[in-house]
Amino acid sequence: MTRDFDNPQVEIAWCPGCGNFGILRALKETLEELGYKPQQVVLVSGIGQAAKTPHYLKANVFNGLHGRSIPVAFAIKATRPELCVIAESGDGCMYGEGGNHFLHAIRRNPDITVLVHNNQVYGLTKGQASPTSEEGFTTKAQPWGNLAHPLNPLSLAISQGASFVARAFAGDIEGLKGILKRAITFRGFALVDILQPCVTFNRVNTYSWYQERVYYLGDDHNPHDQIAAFERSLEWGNRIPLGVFYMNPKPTYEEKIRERTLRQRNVFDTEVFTTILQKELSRFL
Ligand SMILES: Cc1ncc(C[n+]2csc(CCOP(=O)(O)OP(=O)(O)O)c2C)c(N)n1
Ligand code: SF4
Ligand SMILES: [Mg+2]
Repeated sequence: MTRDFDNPQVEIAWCPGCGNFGILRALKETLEELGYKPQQVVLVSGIGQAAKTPHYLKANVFNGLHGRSIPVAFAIKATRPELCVIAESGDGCMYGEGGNHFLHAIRRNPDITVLVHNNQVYGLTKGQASPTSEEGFTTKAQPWGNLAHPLNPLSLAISQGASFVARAFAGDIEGLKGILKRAITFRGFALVDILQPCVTFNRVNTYSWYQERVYYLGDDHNPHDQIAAFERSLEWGNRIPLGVFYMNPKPTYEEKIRERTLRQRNVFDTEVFTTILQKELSRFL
């Protein structure tokens, strides 16, 4: 069956078995099932294996600098609010080189979806520790083991009142699609951290490692409770929760821009303003 978002012209350069394949499929099917056409979607990425994803779909694409997908996505959404804008990249690109943009986008709340392929490693550059690598994580690039403590992106986003925070697993395509649908249709900054096995450079966090640990948050979890969401985000190790941890609907940055612009126009349009202006100008005549 021909799918709207398929892009058969580009050869996929990922290793066989890479978790990115599941994410690509889930994203294409999600966009199609949500009723989007390729011309209504913009995918913005940085540099890395995950950042190649937009090339493998048929949609509008902006592939820019490492770590800089969020500000570009934000600007596109601010000027073309009718488009579905998705920033998509790896854990290094979003949380490392792009960490500053990630933090400040949470504060500003643009209506964009941020998809992070979290393989807990720098895949493209052959296995250096990324911000989410476990302490002690060893590859050829750091045979002595990673010395840094891993960043918890969910806890960080929830603690800062991000408007939508979720975690998914690339090995469960239907579950991932369900979460992607909720994130893409949510109005505001929506983070989906996607656990993505890198079969070549991360021999610890494998498909089976995740499969043994992941489970979905149940109905007993209230995603509007920030403290409960934060507590669940700290769970990692033998049990790893998936699903929507936190939802905090609030005005988006674009809405605030439009509201302010309208208010300024109203002020300029009022008789009151004209009277004040004339009075002030008369002092110089
Ligand atoms: C400013 C800058 N720093 C470093 C690099 C080199 N570089 C390119 S991709 C990459 C790591 C990508 O890792 P991640 O974002 O986790 O994506 P993955 O390849 O794992 O999907 C690095 C360090 C670069 N291109 N630009
Ligand atoms: S190096 Fe890892 S992340 Fe990159 S394509 Fe291969 S398996 Fe996927
Ligand atoms: Mg990575």
